[in-house]
This record gives sequence, C-alpha cells and structure tokens, in this order.
Amino acid sequence: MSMSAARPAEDEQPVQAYDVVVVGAGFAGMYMLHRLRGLGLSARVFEQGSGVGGTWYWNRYPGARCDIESMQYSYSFSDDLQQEWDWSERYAPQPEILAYANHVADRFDLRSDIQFDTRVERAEFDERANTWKVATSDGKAVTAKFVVLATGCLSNARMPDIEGLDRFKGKVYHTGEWPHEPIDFSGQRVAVIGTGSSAIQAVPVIAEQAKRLTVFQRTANFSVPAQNGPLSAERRDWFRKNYPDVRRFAREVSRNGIYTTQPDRSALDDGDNERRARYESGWQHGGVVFMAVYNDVLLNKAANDTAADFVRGKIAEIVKDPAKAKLLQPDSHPIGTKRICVDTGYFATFNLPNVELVDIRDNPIEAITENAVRVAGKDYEADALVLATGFDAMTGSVAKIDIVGRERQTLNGKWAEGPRTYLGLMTAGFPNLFIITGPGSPSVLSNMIVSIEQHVDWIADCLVHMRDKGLATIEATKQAEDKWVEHVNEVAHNTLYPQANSWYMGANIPGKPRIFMPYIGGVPVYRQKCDEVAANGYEGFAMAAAAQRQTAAAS
Ligand code: FAD
Ligand code: N01
Repeated sequence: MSMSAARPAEDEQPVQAYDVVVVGAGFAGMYMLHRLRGLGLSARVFEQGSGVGGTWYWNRYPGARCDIESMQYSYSFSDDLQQEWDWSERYAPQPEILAYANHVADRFDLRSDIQFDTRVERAEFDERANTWKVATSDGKAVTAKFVVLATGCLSNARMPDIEGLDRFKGKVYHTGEWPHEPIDFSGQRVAVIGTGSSAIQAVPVIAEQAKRLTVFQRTANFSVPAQNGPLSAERRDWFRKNYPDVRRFAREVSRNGIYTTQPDRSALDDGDNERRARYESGWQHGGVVFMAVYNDVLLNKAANDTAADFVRGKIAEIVKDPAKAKLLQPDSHPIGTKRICVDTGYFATFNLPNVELVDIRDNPIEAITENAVRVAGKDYEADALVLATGFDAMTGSVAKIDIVGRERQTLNGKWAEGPRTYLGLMTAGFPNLFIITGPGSPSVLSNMIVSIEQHVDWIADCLVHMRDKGLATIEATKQAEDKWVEHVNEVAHNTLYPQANSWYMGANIPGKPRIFMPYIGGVPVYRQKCDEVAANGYEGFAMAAAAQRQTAAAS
C-alpha cells in the first residue's frame, strides 16, 4: 500500500484544523473524545471500521466475550452509566459489549465527531507550525495540534505465513476480522489454526455446530474456567452499591486493575494439601484471578510449577483420552507468561467424537491445499478455515501509520529495535503525539478499561495544563525515555514473563525485536508515577510555548 498517495501536495491547504485528532474509536478513542469535548477542544476521530467498539467491533467470532467480569470491564467515568447499564452475564458476550459501546456513543452523542470507514495513513509533524498533518484513506488531510493514537494493542490481525493459504477454496476467517453476518458451521468440516484465547473461546462453540472440527495446536496453552453464568441481581446490586470502593481499589490498589483479593503469601508457604485447596478454590471461582492465588506465581519458577501442575492435573481429569490430555497439557512455558486463557468447556470439547486435535509442534503445517490442511504428508480436509492466529500486538497498528516526527525521523525507524516510550505515553522526537495504553505502560497486563481511563485522564489534564500555561508543545526527553525503558526492562526481567515466546515479547511475529513490551510494575505504582510526573511540572517532558525552539528534548 502506498502511503505517499494520500499525502497532501505541498501547496494544498488542509481543509480543516483541529485541536486534536484521535485515531481509533474503541473504548480508548471514545472516552478520549468525550473528555476533549468537555474541555471545549475541537476533535476529530478517525476510525477505519464502520462503527465504534474497536476490539468488540472486529472480534465477532463464536464464543467471543470478555474475561474480566463485565461489572469491572466497563467504563467508570460516568456513575449514571455504570448504574444504568445491565450486563446479562458475569462475562458479557461480544454482541452485548458492542451494544454497550454503541450505547455509550449514543448517550454521549459521540458519533458526530467520528469519521468512520477512514484510515489514518500518515501523520507528519510540521516543526514550524507545531502541528501535525494527518492524511487519511479518503485522500484528504487535516491538521491538529495534538494527535492521540487510540489504535489498540490487539487490533492488527496476524495472518499466518502458511504456504497455499490463498489456494484454499473454502471460506477463510480470521477471529480478529470476523464477518458481520452470522456464520453457521452446521454440517461443515472446520479447521481451527491456533490455540490462544480466541481459539479457546471459539472451539467449544464451533464444535457444537460443525460436523467435524480439527484443531491444529502448535503450543498447548494454559486455560482456567470462566465459571460464567447469568449475572444475579444481587451481584449486580452489590457492585452498583460498592462502585466507589471497587473502582478506587482497581485504580489504586490492585496490580492488574481488577477488584479481587490481593495474595499475601507465596505458593511455597503452603504444604501440598493446603496449596491444592487454594488452587481448587481459585479454579471454582473462575477467571484470570486464578493467577492471584499466590503472590509469586509469576516471579518464582518453583511457585509457578505448583500452579502449572495443578492445571495440568485438571486437564488430565477432564480429557478422557490420556494421549489427547498429554498433548493438551502445556509444558513449554511457565503458566501466565503467555496470556492466561479463560474458557467455557474448552478441554471437555476434546472428548466429543467430532473433534480432533492435531499436534503441529514438531510438524508444522506444510501447506494448505484447495480443500485441506496438510501436516506430515496427511491432508485434513476442511470446508472452512478459522485462523485464530492472533495479532501483531501493541505496536502493529501504530506501525501501519507512516508517522514522521522532528527532523523527518519516522517512528518505524526509531522503533526498529523495539518500541521506546516514556511512560508508554509519548516517544522522544514526536511532540504532541500521545499513545493510549502504549508499550511501556501496564496496558495489556491490566483490566484495560482501567488503564485506558487513566491514560485519557492524564492526557486531558496535560492538555489543560498546556492551555493554562500557554504552551504549544510537549515531548518526552530522551534521557527520561532511556531511563524509563531501562526500568521497564529491568522489572520485566525480574519476572518469569520473558521465558515465553509470547506476543508480549513480540515473539509471534517473525523478525520483530524480542522486547517485553508492557510495563509490569503494576497499575497503582504506575499511576502514582504518572501523577508525580505531572505534579512535578511534567518531569521528563520538555514543554515549550509557541515561539520557543525546543532544546531540552534533543539534549
Ligand atoms: P481497540 O478496541 O483495539 O480499538 C482501536 C481502534 O482503532 C480499532 O477500531 C481500529 O479499527 C482503529 N484503528 C487502528 N488503526 C487505525 C488507523 N490507522 N486509522 C483509523 N482507525 C484505526 N481486555 C481486557 O481488559 N479484558 C478483556 O476481557 C478483554 N477481552 C478481549 C477479547 C478479545 C477478543 C480481544 C482481541 C481483546 C480483549 N481485550 C480485553 C483487550 C482489548 O483490546 C481492550 O480491552 C480494549 O477493548 C482496547 O480498546 P482500545 O480502544 O484501546 O483499542
Ligand atoms: O492470539 P494468540 P489470540 N501455525 O497470539 C498460533 C486477547 N484476547 O487471538 O503459541 C500454527 O494468543 C499460536 O501458536 P504459538 C488476549 O489478550 C482475549 O488467541 O505461537 N499456529 C497461538 O496458539 C489474548 O492473549 C480474549 O505457538 C500458529 C495462536 O495461533 C490476545 O487477545 C479472547 C501460527 C495465536 O494465539 C490474543 O489472543 C481473545 C502458525 N503459522 C483474545 N501462527 C478473552 O478471553 C500463530 N499460531 C478476553
């Protein structure tokens, strides 16, 4: 795709000037727009999809739902909103989360400032005017004093490089770009490639419909049951009544932005029976909080092994065929170092007579033919192919935009060895360009709506500060960025996370630098750091009034 085609000619006047351009209309872009409106700033949101909701607009595969309880995986910025919206299940299904996103867009009248079906293709900083020129896929351009990338961390679907994929005569679906019309697999032979969170949600539902389902597994994955079910009126009321405490806890106390008990002991503090009982209670409670039964599961390999063994034991109990159970038991990474999966009946699905598991760890898929997936010379025939092969995470959607900062440096050039940011919010050399839940922030390691709201509020406060002080530019200094990147790496390497070939590490994308991208220091520590930085006059950022030449940022 040529980026230059959409670039405005030198003498062409941009049609419209805004205070802020926001890229993306998921939960981040929507809330950003709401805050900007409240500040009286002019804003334009560009969204490549035809509707709001981001993740929940694109990921419509069967079984898609959140894995943080909906009473918590929801906006907190409006008490009226959180009091009035009814979630039907503990973990709402995708159509309901999308309906919620649409409700928010209507309730806060957001649509008039969102331009749908429009990709931002290029953004270039004009150092003389201190503005960004933003070129879009409709061949137009606008200018803005600030650009906010609300482009999402899991929004750039990754198509696998498998020979012959384009030859396949049946339908091919990627979980992250699922069609909008209902897909009925009844009577079909379906092949699913991948066993990450998306596949683990989709497989049990597809198995109910398909005549035959073949799952191609490269890496067995840890999954815990969601223990999903209808949300009781009592539980809903409890949350509604306790929201001030619940939300405060998520922001200020909980490492991952989830209201839950904080583990206070090591997995090695307990004997076998006591430990098993605690894991069993976590398993019965359901969901990602299983990882918080003890405080050192992600820090200490011996502690981690106890949790991993417990889950492997559960898989052996659930899956009747011992050979299949063995294949499904993960043994290549510590539990939790790839995103823990949350399922409804995933392992039990492999007891069904119409479901087959094909191990491709040592025998990768050789090719896709017109009607089959070929492994070790054997053809597994299929009418439809479901690619649950994930995303170019955290940086993929940013990298697709041609971003040019000071001295014509490109962001892709700067990040060639891995993303570098200060606080995940800005990157040196790219003034007035903010990233929401960017690499270097807790982001994907947290309840993302908590992290989105924190970033949006921080950016909004920063813009007010700049307006009050008559400042035209803000940018991360190189020193602050270097120090932060070092800190992010140091904290990550004190954990077991870097041991897995995960998308957190960029390891799922051939050639992508292996850097642990999110910040693992925890939501409260991070929030405090961001607040302190702001309170200390935006320490680590260089700010300048219109006429001043920035020097600090370059030093
Ligand atoms: P997105 O929702 O990804 O929105 C970004 C938007 O930007 C997209 O609509 C995209 O089209 C648009 N965009 C990107 N580039 C451009 C461009 N150049 N021009 C125009 N538009 C562009 N997180 C949790 O905390 N809990 C969960 O339970 C959970 N479940 C998930 C389930 C699935 C299936 C997936 C894939 C992710 C899940 N996540 C979950 C993570 C989820 O991505 C975030 O919670 C959240 O929805 C992200 O919101 P966002 O607005 O930052 O990004
Ligand atoms: O993607 P993934 P995902 N040949 O990257 C395999 C969020 N999310 O879409 O592990 C064969 O995790 C790959 O194998 P391997 C959540 O944050 C949340 O499932 O690389 N296989 C892996 O098994 C999640 O972590 C929910 O060896 C290939 C799979 O495809 C993130 O989104 C639901 C292959 C990809 O797994 C991404 O999840 C869904 C190839 N060429 C998503 N290429 C909730 O429940 C890739 N694979 C809230």
